[in-house]
Amino acid sequence: MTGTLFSDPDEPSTESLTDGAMILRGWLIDEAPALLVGVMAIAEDAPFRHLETPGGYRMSVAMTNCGAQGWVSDRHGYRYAAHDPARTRPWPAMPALFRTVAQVAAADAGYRHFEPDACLINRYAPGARLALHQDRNERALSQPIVSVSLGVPATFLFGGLERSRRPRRLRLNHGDVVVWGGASRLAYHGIDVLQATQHPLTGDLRYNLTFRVTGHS
Ligand code: MD3
Ligand code: FE
Repeated sequence: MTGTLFSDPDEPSTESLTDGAMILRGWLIDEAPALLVGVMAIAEDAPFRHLETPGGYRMSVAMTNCGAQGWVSDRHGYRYAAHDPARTRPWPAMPALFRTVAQVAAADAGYRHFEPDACLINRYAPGARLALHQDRNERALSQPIVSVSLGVPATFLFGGLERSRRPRRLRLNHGDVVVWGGASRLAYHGIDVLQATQHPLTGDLRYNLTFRVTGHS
């Protein structure tokens, strides 16, 4: 839709980013307050924590999960787990609203019957970043990942299928949804250092929800 006479940057729009990736800009502005209430409820049950990487570093991004499976990292590696290692209990259930927005977004991008069994919730404070990586712990790589951005804007780094490829930079704003499927599914990506800015709903924080079909349930 870019470049048309009638495109309005403040209106929700759908654009193809690259092979298999669709960005739905401003798509969830109306649902964002309810999504944030959901995030707070999940975090009360399964608190945000800074996981350790296999290399022994503490991640600057704080994470929690909801759904049947949760993404975790420790000295032994990255994996999905049905239990929160910090509590040895299952992860909080995925709220119906979360599942619905992920399914509607996936369908809008052409993926019908999207049934996520995991939702990783990332929380960025100023200074936090996510290094370039691939998401490949899921068994169902034919299924897309749906990402939802809430709160302060971030610069998304979008590389190619090889780590050496210099990434494109893309702004992700409050209410944006990206559906990553097809050839984009194994692309390297990350988030640049979060700048200290304010959002009326989240203060200086950014939240990102990623809905995944892990194939581990
Ligand atoms: C492209 N999260 O949780 S969301 C992650 O904003 C992650 O917190 C970032 O990368 C964040 O793994 C980026 C956008 C995203 C998520 C998954 C992808 C882009 C992707 C998987 C494949 C390709
Ligand atoms: Fe990722």
